[in-house]
Order: sequence, then structure tokens, then C-alpha cells
Amino acid sequence: MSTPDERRTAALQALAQQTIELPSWAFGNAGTRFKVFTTQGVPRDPFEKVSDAAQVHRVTGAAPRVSLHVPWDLVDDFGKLAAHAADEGVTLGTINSNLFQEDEYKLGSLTNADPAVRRRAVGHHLRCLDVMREVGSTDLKIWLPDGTNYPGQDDLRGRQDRLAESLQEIYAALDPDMRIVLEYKFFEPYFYAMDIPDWGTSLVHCLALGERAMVVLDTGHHAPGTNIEFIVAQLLRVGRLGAFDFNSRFYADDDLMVGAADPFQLFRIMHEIVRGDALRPDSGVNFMLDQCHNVEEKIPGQIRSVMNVQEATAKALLVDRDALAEAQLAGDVLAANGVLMDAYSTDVRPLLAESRESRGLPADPYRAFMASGYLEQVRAERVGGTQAGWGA
Ligand code: AOS
Ligand code: ZN
Ligand code: ZN
Repeated sequence: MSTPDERRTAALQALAQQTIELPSWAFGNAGTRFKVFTTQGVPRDPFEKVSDAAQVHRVTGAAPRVSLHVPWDLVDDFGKLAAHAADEGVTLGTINSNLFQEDEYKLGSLTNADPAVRRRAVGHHLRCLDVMREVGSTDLKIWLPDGTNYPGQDDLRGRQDRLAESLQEIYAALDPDMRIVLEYKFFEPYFYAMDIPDWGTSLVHCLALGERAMVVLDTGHHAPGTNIEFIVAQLLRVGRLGAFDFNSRFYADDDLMVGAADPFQLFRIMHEIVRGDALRPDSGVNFMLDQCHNVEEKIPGQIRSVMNVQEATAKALLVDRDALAEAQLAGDVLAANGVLMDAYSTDVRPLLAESRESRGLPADPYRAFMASGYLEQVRAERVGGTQAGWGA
């Protein structure tokens, strides 16, 4: 039986090691399909996006990697971008391939019936692998925008066969230390059938590819009411949870700040992570954010999101797992539920402040950043040029 003090000490240790990867696109102007509001001082190129991401790491100590999109973050010299990241105290992480802006992919990219289009889509991924070699990244993230809008539009099964072949070609080109992480989404941009709509389809393809193919779980990509922590538990059980794209949804793929819509759900997810011993830095699960900040300031929005993940994690770490197991074994429904709720109801902000201060970080990263003068500085400096936005 562990004591509350022992759980607290273990939580402090685990929290000090937790890292969260930031998406470069969160720092540019982005929003809904209706209106993208512009924010002053927004980065004008990938270098400035990396600098902004580094600010989040500076105050949280928990966000040391930045994930890039190709081609949104294309630069002439990726070595220079990696060196810039190192100067700023961060590294470049996952490379996201992007197949949703080319006209030729209207009827599909990796699943297209035309072999020439499929070849070009595979070629784009091979280019992404080169970028990964240049920046020292090991994860290629594929979110496949392919799908159909009308029954009968294409052969559902044929598309799966073509997808399997295309993925196999990409997988065969991986270096030994590289992985494919494969995301799913139940709808959008197509509405009748997405080609990777769910975790089952992603898992089927990953299992066929091999051990270095893992599922990405974007928390906004499920039908309302889906039990996401169940999916987390199952993917961990079979060793195929490669990464999260964290965000909040009220309605659809809202890409709002993680933990804003449903902090209890985030806690339940992190409880399964702790239960599955997947918080360890070498567990193979990459905790990423995938968000857009349309009405709020972007860097503070990312800082708040990192803090929200840390709060949910701290609560999950405080669960009295012995008492929980005992109650579950005894069939004591209310006691078991009570153990979880006790942890969820704990105010972990003092614990997190202690964790940060013990490592020389500000107790409140959000306030520290707002007082740093960085926003005022970039608003004054970043005049001229084109602000980075959704897709650029
Ligand atoms: C799209 O809905 C997905 O969540 C992807 O992860 C995508 O690459 C990301 O949102 C950037 O557009
Ligand atoms: Zn995503
Ligand atoms: Zn999404």
C-alpha cells in the first residue's frame, strides 16, 4: 500500500520527465472555415514559429520539441532550421506530411485510383523522410485526408488495398530508427467515407506494415460520446499507441485548447496512460498538441494547453492505485469510482508549482510569459513580410 506522501514524491518525479510536443502551425494565424482572425506579431516564417515555440519551453520546461508540416514549413536549408531550433533550446520533432491542398488529390492521394497520382503522393512522403534525415526527426506522421462523399463514388475495398500498397512503399523507405505514426479521423474533409476513419482501420494497416507503424490518437477525431480512454487502453495493450494529437472538441474537430472542453476526459485518458506505464519518456508514446488559436493569443494558448495536460497528468499520478485495485477486486463499485474521483478532485496546482520551482522554472508559466515582454517585442519587430497563416 502506498502512502499519500509516496504517491506525491512519485508524481513529482514523473512530472519532471513529462514532455509535450508543440505544432508549428499553432503559432500562425489559423481558425475555422469561416474566418481567420489575424493576431499581431505572428511569425512570418518557420524560423519565427520555432522561436515562439521555444518560448513555451522556456517557461514550462516541458515542451522541448516542435513538430513541422511539409510543405507549410518548407525552407531551403533544414539544417539551418534545426540549428536555429538548437540555439533556441528546442529540437525539431515529428514531420507531418500534408496531402490536403493539391488539386490532383481531389479523388484521393495514397488511395487514388490513378497509379501516377499515388506515385506522386508516395514521393511526397519520401521527400518528408529526407527532411527527417536533415533535421534528425524519427516520426513521420500521416493524417490521410482521403475519402469519398457519395455512396458508389469509388470502391471502398479497392481504396483500402491501394492504401495498404502505398503505405508499404513508404514503410519500406524508413531508416531503422524511423516510425510511421498513422492518424485517423471519422469525417472531414470527406463526409461519406474517410479512408482511415477510426482506430481500428489505422491499427489494421499498422499491424500489416510492421512494428514501426503506430496509431495516432487525435482527441478531436471521434464521434460524440466515444469512450476515448478505452481506445487508449486497447492500443497500449497491443503496443501500438504511437502518439496523441491533443485538443478539445465541443462539436467536431474544433482544435481548441486541450482540457478546455472536458478536463475530466483528459484526466481519464491520462489515468489509462499511467495505468499502462506509458508516461515513461521511453514508452514510445509522443504527447503532441494539434490545435489552432483563432480568438486567443497563440503562445499563451499553447502554454495554457501544456499546463492543462500537466494538471490532468498530476491528478492521474495521484490515483491510489492499490485502493483502486482492491475496490475493483471486491466489486465495490462506489469505492472504486470514489478513488478516481478523489484524485480528480485534488487541486494539483500547488504540486505543479513545487515541481516547477524545484527545477528553476516559474511557478506559473502563463503569468511569467505574459510579464516577459516577448509579445510586445515581436509585435514591434515583426512588421513587414507576410504573416504565417493556415497553410503557409
Ligand atoms: C487533421 O484534422 C488532423 O488533425 C491533422 O493532424 C493535421 O495534420 C493537423 O490538424 C494540421 O492541419
Ligand atoms: Zn491531428
Ligand atoms: Zn484534426
